[in-house]
Amino acid sequence: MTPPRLHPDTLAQLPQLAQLAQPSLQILRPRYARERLHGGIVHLGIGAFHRAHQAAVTEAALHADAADARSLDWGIVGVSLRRPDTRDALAPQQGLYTLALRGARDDGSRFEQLQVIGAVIEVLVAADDPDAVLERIAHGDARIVSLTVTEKGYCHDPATGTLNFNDPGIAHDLLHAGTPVTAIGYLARGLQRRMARGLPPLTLLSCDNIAANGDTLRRLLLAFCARVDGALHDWVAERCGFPNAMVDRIVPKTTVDDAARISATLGVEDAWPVVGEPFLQWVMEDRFVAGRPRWEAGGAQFVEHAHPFETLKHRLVNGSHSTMAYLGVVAGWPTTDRAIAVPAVHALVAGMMAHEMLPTLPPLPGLDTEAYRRELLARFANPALQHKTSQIAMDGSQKIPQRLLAPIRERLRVGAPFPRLALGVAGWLHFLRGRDERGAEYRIEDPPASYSGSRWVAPRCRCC
Ligand code: CS2
Repeated sequence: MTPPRLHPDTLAQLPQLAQLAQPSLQILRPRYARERLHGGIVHLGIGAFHRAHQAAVTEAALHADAADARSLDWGIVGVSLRRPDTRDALAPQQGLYTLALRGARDDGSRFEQLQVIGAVIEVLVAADDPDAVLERIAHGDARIVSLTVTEKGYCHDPATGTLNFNDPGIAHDLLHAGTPVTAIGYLARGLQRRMARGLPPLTLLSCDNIAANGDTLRRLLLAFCARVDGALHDWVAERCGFPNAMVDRIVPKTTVDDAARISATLGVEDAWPVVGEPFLQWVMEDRFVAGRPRWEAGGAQFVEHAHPFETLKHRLVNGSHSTMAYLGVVAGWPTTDRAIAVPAVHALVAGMMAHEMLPTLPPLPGLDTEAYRRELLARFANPALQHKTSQIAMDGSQKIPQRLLAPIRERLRVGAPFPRLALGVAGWLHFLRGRDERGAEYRIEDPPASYSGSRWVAPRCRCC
């Protein structure tokens, strides 16, 4: 018999259904007036990371403030810029999906905690209906537009931080107001409608791993707006907010096996759950011009300046990740836990953090850097995540500047050695040959990569 689909109607039966499969199981599920949520947050790039991170923290805020009707302003309207997959999976579930947090205890036994998240009220696919997305941004309910569109989604040059006006998407969006294709185009055109309607300004919250993400988004958006309309440029510059934010949770791509396992445990079919580690960090500047959910309830931290936290994270978490990813793809370690289990890789990553990354960081008062480093090594070793090195290896040209080249620059500035960071960059260049140590070819996924004949040609490096 086909199991029923995850849906508000089956949600009520969920504990019973799930306990048939596993008697001791506790499944967290929405306990607030979900049917009364408004779209206060429009999120561009509703992939697994957003669903496992910001949406989970929003869910915690909705629970914490369930007695306060104002908290219901903060439902999430998710937007996929191109692919319909998330919408197609979540629409029959009325936006519900499961977050599975997976880890291993000290004795090696694994655990999984399941939570049905209800914060996402609708998913739109921009490519199918650009106007619906522009209308959501220009709607009176919208107060925050957040983004996880990945590094390449900003259409900028990561080395200079400037908008790439030669990007075909940006060139298109300057000419076609009603049918943008880039995140920058959607923001500018949506805000243009808001301004024309006399609606209040918004907060634009980048949650991507780019340097000074809020400041960078502001600069790129203003560069675009300046070419559209001087009044729009000034309205955005003077009235919208762009907090910088550091986000952290390891969220591998959901596999078919994950979906099958989670659906079997729930007793209802969830077509697209998300899987992540228990660890979560979200540190941001409290510069929200139109209010925000009480994200503190889900563990978010608000600080004056996010830069030190962001630098810490981009270098230690992401720089180490990229180093393991390139060496892992080439040497045949398919997941980060397999890579970090190799004693030489463990020594490389642990030493790189301690001797070549931590000394380059701005002061972080109150942070126990040694404990952070130890915890991070344990996070990389989480065997329950199966985080693929090939997934992390994608889009290296967009990632390497802030992850590895930035600390290298700092080391060069003070005349300090950086053999481990150099090995990370060398790993990337070696990876760009498109062939592993056994001679097997693989595809390089990176914006500047181009296909030529029978093999992939390494992207031309634009950043070093
Ligand atoms: C990873 C990140 O794929 C990658 O490039 O380094 O997605 C990483 O898992 C997250 O930033 C962790 O917060």
